[in-house]
Amino acid sequence: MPADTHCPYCALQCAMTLTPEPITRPGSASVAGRDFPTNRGGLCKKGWTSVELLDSPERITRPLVRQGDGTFAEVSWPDALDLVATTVASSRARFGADSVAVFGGGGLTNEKAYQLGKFARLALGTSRIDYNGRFCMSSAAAAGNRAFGIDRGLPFPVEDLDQADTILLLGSNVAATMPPFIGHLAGARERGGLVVVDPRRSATAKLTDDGAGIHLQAAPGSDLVLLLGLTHIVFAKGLADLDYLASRTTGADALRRSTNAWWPERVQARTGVPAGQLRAVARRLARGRGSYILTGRGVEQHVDGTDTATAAINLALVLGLVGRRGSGYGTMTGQGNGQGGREHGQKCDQLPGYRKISDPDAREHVARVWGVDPSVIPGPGLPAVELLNELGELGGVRCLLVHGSNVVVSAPDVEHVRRGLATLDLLVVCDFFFSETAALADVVLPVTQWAEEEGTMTSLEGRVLRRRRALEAPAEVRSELWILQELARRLGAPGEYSSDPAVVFDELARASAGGLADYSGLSHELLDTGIAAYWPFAPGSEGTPRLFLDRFAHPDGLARIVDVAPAPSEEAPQQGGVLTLITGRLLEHYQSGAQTRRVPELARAQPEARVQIHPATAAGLGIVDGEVVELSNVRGTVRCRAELTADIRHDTVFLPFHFAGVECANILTERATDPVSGMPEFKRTRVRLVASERVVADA
Ligand SMILES: Nc1nc2c(c(=O)[nH]1)N[C@H]1C(S)=C(S)[C@@H](COP(=O)(O)OP(=O)(O)OC[C@H]3O[C@@H](n4cnc5c(=O)[nH]c(N)nc54)[C@H](O)[C@@H]3O)O[C@H]1N2
Ligand SMILES: Nc1nc2c(c(=O)[nH]1)N[C@H]1C(S)=C(S)[C@@H](COP(=O)(O)OP(=O)(O)OC[C@H]3O[C@@H](n4cnc5c(=O)[nH]c(N)nc54)[C@H](O)[C@@H]3O)O[C@H]1N2
Ligand code: SF4
Ligand SMILES: [Mo]
Repeated sequence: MPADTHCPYCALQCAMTLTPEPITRPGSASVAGRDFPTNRGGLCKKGWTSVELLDSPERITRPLVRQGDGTFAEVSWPDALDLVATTVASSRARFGADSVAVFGGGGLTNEKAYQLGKFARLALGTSRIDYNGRFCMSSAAAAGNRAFGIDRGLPFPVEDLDQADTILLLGSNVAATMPPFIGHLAGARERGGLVVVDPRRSATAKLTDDGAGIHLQAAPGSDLVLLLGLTHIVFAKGLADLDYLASRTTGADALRRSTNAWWPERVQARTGVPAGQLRAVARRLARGRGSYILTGRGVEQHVDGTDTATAAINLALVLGLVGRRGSGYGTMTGQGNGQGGREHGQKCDQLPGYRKISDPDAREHVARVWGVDPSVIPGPGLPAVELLNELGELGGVRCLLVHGSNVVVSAPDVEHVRRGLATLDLLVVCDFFFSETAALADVVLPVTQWAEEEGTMTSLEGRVLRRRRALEAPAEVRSELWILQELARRLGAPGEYSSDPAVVFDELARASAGGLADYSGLSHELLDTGIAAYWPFAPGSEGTPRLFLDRFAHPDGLARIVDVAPAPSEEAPQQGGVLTLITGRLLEHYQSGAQTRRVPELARAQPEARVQIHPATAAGLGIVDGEVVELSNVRGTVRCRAELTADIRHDTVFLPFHFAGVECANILTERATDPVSGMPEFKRTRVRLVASERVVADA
């Protein structure tokens, strides 16, 4: 039977139909794009090839336990689960509940994310839970919460963008990261109104060619200044929407005063964007109401990412774009369930429904749903980078359970993470592949893939979607809900743990009732009708496709304009091969590459990491196209081939982070984080670049 579901990868959640191929390819399915507002039947290469992983020979199909000699042996489920439960219980008894930690992922269904948060708090009793969304959405989420009192990536349906006159897209390469989405940019492009800010002439920047818009090739990390500059022009030229500022916001006066200092020529000197272009973009954004401002990881994954996202929100508020039909601000959520994954309790400071774990009323409500006393629920834990820093530290984490992340490839400063993992008493990894992180584990538990499970995902628009089962999983593979249920039972945990996704969803809905991300009017049954379910969705309501039409989520209903300022400028010394490294994505690979490097077609298309360098910079360093180079800093060295391209600034190099071993970009990135969000600095790292032979010759 064909099953209607959604792609396993990114937050666009393109709709697809899977048809099992029992005779030609048992255990696999064929895939077809399905008409849906986000993708209109289209899929990208990753979506089309996603089924290749269902019957991949590399799939883990039995629980594995590391032996004394370092090899893995297949064991039965009871043996594997007993081992995990006894080691965890003894760690708790000897070193306290916070010696056991959980690391989750934005690819988990809502049901799994919810059950994982509950399991950590009740069955493990630990405060130490966080997830890879900290590396992804945390800055934009923090900025949204601060400004609007709520964090929903796009507070409007994607199709609203079709009518846009102008779209300012900062640090987002959607042409590579969400290809079907570019259909929604077509209207703005026809009207000459697509503005892309990126240090590279990315595939998305190229969409501005031929009069479709303009590419602002700003220096990495200079977006905050750029946005203050645009805001300055809006105020100075009388383009601000003063009625809107007075009736719907607070804080505009302080912003007007502070942006006085950011006149266009000064901004040009800091960003490299000509003052004339800045004026043209500000005027264009203020023209009529059809303007949208959207941000991606390029502006958010910085130590000042929250303030930069805030500056983008401020500009949108000053122009009066937010909470009005036909205009808006949004951030492009990344992972398949990046939105839902950040609503139901995987975050270290959060309970289901986007409630604060420190709020007594929230604790009371959730404790009632869980059938426990509120005092049983631990307090706030640590955000991801700090959590990983605690591995093996005195009084720190000794057992770690990983669900849906490949941290030794995707976390900043991976060599430090690897050293931390090596000190653990127990590392448990649930995955369907033997990822680089699974390879370091003591216990690896094989879980179901998307096509083999029921559940829900929440897309970048805050729309809750049904994931439907098309196939039976391999015999010895289990769902994560079942694994958590079994472990909870062995640990004598309070509360109920179902392995039925519909039952878990109903509980999640009750736990979220009255919270910001309220799912209480939803059920699998209702979602199966195909209803367009945008949260908040209270019982009897029709959901909320567009937020903020009447009010923002702060108690007074007003949006907060938070005055933000850039750090003092530090000029990068560009001599001697010292350059700014930015990291990001290729169309063909997903995240740490644990999945897509195992798809033959994708691996053939992008078999290895290549660092993009401007030809003039390369010439100065004597580097030729295709040559092996080394990028180094105090944390380590990456070795890969050079790809010469005039699409990047002279002072900047770009490396994708999808590869492991000596090609792993996160050998170089640092653990410094944004003070508000905990987001690490992924997109501005100082490196020294040399040709590889030269290193050998010097040595
Ligand atoms: N193919 C593919 N698609 C994906 C993913 C994937 O791994 N592969 N992952 C998904 C996920 S989880 C996410 S979060 C999204 C991410 O989607 P994007 O945000 O589009 O991805 P990135 O490539 O990380 O960064 C986007 C752009 O930011 C630019 N950039 C870097 N530094 C700066 C800067 O300082 N300022 C500005 N203005 N731009 C800068 C880079 O040159 C890059 O072109 O993609 C999702 N879709
Ligand atoms: N340098 C640099 N580093 C980055 C970024 C960057 O731009 N630059 N981007 C960051 C961002 S935005 C993100 S989102 C992270 C992502 O990086 P990771 O957190 O490493 O994400 P994935 O590679 O998707 O890893 C998911 C793992 O979980 C498995 N998996 C998938 N679904 C499930 C499931 O349902 N259950 C279980 N148990 N396992 C599952 C997959 O097989 C894979 O091994 O990387 C971050 N790291
Ligand atoms: S754009 Fe995202 S959701 Fe759509 S097919 Fe590609 S990876 Fe899947
Ligand atoms: Mo992400």
